[in-house]
Amino acid sequence: MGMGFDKDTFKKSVIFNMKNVFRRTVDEATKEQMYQAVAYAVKDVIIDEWIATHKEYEKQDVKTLYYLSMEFLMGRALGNNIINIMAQPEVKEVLDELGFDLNTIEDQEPDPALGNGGLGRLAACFLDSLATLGYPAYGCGIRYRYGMFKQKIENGYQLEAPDDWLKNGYPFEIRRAEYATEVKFGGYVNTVWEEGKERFVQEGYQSVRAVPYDMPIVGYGNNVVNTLRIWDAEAINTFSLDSFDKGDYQKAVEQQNLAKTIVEVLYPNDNHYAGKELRLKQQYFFISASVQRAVVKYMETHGDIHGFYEKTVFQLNDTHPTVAVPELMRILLDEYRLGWDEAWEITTKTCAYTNHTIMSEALEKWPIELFSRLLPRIYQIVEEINRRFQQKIMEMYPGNQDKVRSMAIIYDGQVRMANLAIVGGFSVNGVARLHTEILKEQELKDFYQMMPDKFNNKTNGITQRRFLLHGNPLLADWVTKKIGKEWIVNLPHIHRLAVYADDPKCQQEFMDIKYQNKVRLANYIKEHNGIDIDPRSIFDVQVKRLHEYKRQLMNILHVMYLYNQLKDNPNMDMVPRTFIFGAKAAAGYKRAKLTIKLVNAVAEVINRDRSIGDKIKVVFIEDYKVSNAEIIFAAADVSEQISTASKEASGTGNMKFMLNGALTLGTMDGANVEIIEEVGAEYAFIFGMTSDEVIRYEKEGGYDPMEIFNQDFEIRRVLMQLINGYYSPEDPELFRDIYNSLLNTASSDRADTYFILKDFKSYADARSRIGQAYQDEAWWAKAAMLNVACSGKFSSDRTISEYVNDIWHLSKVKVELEE
Ligand code: NBG
Repeated sequence: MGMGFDKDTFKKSVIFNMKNVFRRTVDEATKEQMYQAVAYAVKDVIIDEWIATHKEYEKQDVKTLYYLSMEFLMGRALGNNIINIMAQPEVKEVLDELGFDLNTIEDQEPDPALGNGGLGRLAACFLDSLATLGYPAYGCGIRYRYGMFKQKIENGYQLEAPDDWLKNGYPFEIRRAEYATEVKFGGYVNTVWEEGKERFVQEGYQSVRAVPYDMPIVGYGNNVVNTLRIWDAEAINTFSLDSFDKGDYQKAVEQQNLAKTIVEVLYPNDNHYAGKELRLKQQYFFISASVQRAVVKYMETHGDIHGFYEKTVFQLNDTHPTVAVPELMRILLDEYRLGWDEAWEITTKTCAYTNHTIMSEALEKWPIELFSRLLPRIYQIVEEINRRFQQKIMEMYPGNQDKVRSMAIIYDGQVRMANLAIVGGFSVNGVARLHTEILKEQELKDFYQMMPDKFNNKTNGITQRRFLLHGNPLLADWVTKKIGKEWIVNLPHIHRLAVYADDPKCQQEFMDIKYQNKVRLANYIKEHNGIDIDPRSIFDVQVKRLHEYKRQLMNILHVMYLYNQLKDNPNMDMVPRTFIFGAKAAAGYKRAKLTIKLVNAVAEVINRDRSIGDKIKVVFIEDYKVSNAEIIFAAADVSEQISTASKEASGTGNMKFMLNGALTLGTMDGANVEIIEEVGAEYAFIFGMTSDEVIRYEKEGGYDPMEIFNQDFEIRRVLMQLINGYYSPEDPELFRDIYNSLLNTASSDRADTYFILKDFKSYADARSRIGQAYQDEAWWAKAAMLNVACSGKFSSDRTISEYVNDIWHLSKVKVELEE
């Protein structure tokens, strides 16, 4: 039990909240009201620790990390907070006494889904680890009015519904109007002379008021509470009568609209850049507010701005926050009146950049016209950064135009944000070993040669507190019973489980827990999809954003292939399998949405076919999100990590599956490489081309999917079923685009861009090995247990420690509560 927690006080607080907020007694309360009353009571407990933490930070004049990110995919807070204040048993008791079930109450909370996928969820795991390790940090982001859309499946198609997560208010947030600040857009730059020095001022602009909302990030059992600060936009001018007289009415309306639209919605693109002006507005909006606030906060306790970088570090989560570089320069130059070199030194010692992808369609490049119109002063600064940097390139590589072409920040009418992020900071990191090597040797080769010391790797991680302790309580309790609870804050400790991997009794216990978790998921699927699945079948799961490079298509094509085999040979010996998919597609990503339709169409046909004796079931789980992910990982036997090698920077779902005892079926891509290194190749199913092979084919050509199509009858049959109405009798042409993408050069640069047919046989072979292996129950139990035991490296606690040691250089803080 946490130091500040008292069960009776808590119970009174719940009852009081119920009365005070809803004018109800507990026995009249709805579940939703109970959730709110409990959440407020939990916040009350947290608040004291939150205040104490920040007092301690001030007292020690700590160095602070600002983790700047467009996305924080937090998932529900209530359950996690209760666990982290170590009050779960007591809260459960209180709720029992009041006649409510904790799980049901937790289910009332909307998932704050202010992120798309891995990048946003990584940010959330990092915040959990930072607080648990006791490092001073803020997450800085946007308080989107609508987060990631809710997915509905109708007639097999994805429909998007708005995620009105703030509808009933959010109990954990606090509006901090005292830290509101102004952010300016557009207009022009004027030069005035001041004390014999030029001064640049933005005029004729529109502006909005950025107002922060703070959410507590509770460390596990250590009284540390950090802050996620997300910015809302409000209009600066409220209507005033004299606006009419001055003709400013139009402007007032515009500012009102600007404020409303800026934070309206999260762009639902994962790994894809759309180039929308509003997106750049969002970026500058939250960056300007966060950077301004960081500077003001520093100056409150320090007389001189020159030491800023000693107490502050900005981590840029991908290129989305890169305007932090010129924004900090602007503040130092224009507001603190520093010279260029001084300002540049401070800036480049403050900023560090994480690259999360090599997918070229994700590269942010803003047209100069748009960028300079929206951010005129910032653009001037970027131009000057670019001018000086190009000069440096020419000094180092005289006459080498190739170097300028690849590294210039402004080139070909565009501002290249990755280049700006690399030049404007002291660190560039990739997110898994292989990914960082590809950055150094391929994508960012010229930068690496010019500035090798900036480059480093930080393999991603996940928090075991959400994805095992909270998401899989049965397994978590069992692990604790076997080896104690140290693993909760020190995941490598979980390796002590390895000694039980050969013990038949432990194998049995372990598989029983997996079975119960499969029943829990089967119930969820029954309730949400109306499909019956057999918990004794192999649960083969692919859950992640829908993207061609992740190859959900290869998965479903192979299901079609297996089904054909079963139809040919109904007595084929096969362990029953349930293929489970969960994925959102970006609203504008046509082929991804068609792939969802294909999965559902295949499910329709196969699930209805009695003749195959339930040997295959296909399930598409609607609205994949953090809260149902926790249930899904716990129940998985097989973890599908089948991206085209070199394309998945790291992956983090792969780690969550491993931690929950699923075996990886994967390519040698991203962090799969390191997962396999930890657990051993014999306890995973590896297939497919290596990243070197993929990269060679991409450079040199020489792959023709038509050859495979012509040679292999079974593959050909599957592909023909895409265009002969086998799965879409009402519209035989429905899947033509998918067929074309695999075979037809005219439809894309290269047919089968992601080598699905090339890897198909090897994938099919790996899947049949899984069938064999699953029949040996003892072996499977051992392999699953070893996956859990060897997952220690993949805690985000480890990742954060590496960031701290190599990049951030923060000090740990201890927080004691006064009784
Ligand atoms: C994603 C990668 C994943 C990686 C996460 C977190 C982007 C741009 N990148 O492989 O695709 O795990 O980032 O690093 O969303």
